[in-house]
Amino acid sequence: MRKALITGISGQDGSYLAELLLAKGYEVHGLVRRSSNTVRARLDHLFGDPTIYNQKLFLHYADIDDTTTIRRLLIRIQPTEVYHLAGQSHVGASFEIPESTCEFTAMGTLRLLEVLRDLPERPRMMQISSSEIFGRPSDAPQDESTPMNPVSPYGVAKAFATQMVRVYRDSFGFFACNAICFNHESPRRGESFVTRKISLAAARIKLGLQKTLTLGNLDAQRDWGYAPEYVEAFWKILQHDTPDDYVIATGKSHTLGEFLEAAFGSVDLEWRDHVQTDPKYMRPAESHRLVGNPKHAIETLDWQPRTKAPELAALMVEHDLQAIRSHG
Ligand code: G4F
Repeated sequence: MRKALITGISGQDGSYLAELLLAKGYEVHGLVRRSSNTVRARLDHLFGDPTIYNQKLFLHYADIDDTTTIRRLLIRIQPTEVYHLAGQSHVGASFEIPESTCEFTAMGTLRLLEVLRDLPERPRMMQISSSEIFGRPSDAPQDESTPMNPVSPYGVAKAFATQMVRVYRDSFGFFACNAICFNHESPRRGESFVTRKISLAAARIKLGLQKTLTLGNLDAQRDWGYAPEYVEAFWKILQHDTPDDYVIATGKSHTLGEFLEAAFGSVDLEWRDHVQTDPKYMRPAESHRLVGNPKHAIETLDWQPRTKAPELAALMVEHDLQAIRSHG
């Protein structure tokens, strides 16, 4: 029986990955924070299925800095694969809470690697890294060899974690990999990230529940992909013969204006009539343009990003429209 442990199972990626692994016949274990109140939202359909919850899917309470509990769980569960997705993932927030961001994202990864180091049967391990490690990159598109140059506390924490995974792979023979993910979105995206903020606003404005949307830096350009496709890459990374790092991206960058155009346009709205800016949403430093080169993942893992950003924007708005119509 293949067993997976997912840290951060209650997040967007964790919930999609749990579904994927269950469909592949895995026994899935997830770590959740005791204070997490989003646990049920994204996993509700799995909780509600008596053939899945506590049969094939198990949740365990453990904060990512609780090394003793994590060690105990790893010894008991003996997973064959560990997907490390947990951490403070909001770049803007990392300027307000840099210490805890580094504690969870940087040190949390190191602590997990240290626990894995002592296990008699070491599982394969994947860490979700981020395009934020490139910060203001010297070249475009960015690939696995692009130098790290982070400009946010979050980016610095991810750079530490990414390099530490490489050190443990090279020095201790770990099967440990980084999925260097560019932005990936879905209807399960947290509401404070810009794409979901936009899709919710477009839906509410369409239904007459809201008039304006206030954003920060409209000049930003991001490589936005569809999260369920990115978790397919996570799985493929750990099935490959050798451990390595992979950029997971679509290879196409869009301005925030283009995303707004696609989202508002999908419900026949003109975004310029509704969007305003406020410096409070600007960051002290910003990656202005990020675009990934997923060639290594495409060629080595036979992985393909399929959903383009305009299509993604429209599907997120459609989901929010339906959800508001059904639940208010
Ligand atoms: O949606 P965002 O907050 O995503 P960001 O900062 O690119 O980071 C996300 O993607 C990374 C790469 O995969 C992850 F590592 C990270 O964990 C996270 O998932 O912001 C996107 C862009 C930024 O340039 C931001 O300044 O949108 C700009 N923006 C403009 N107005 C805004 C807003 N971002 C947010 N969150 N809220 C705004 O009102």
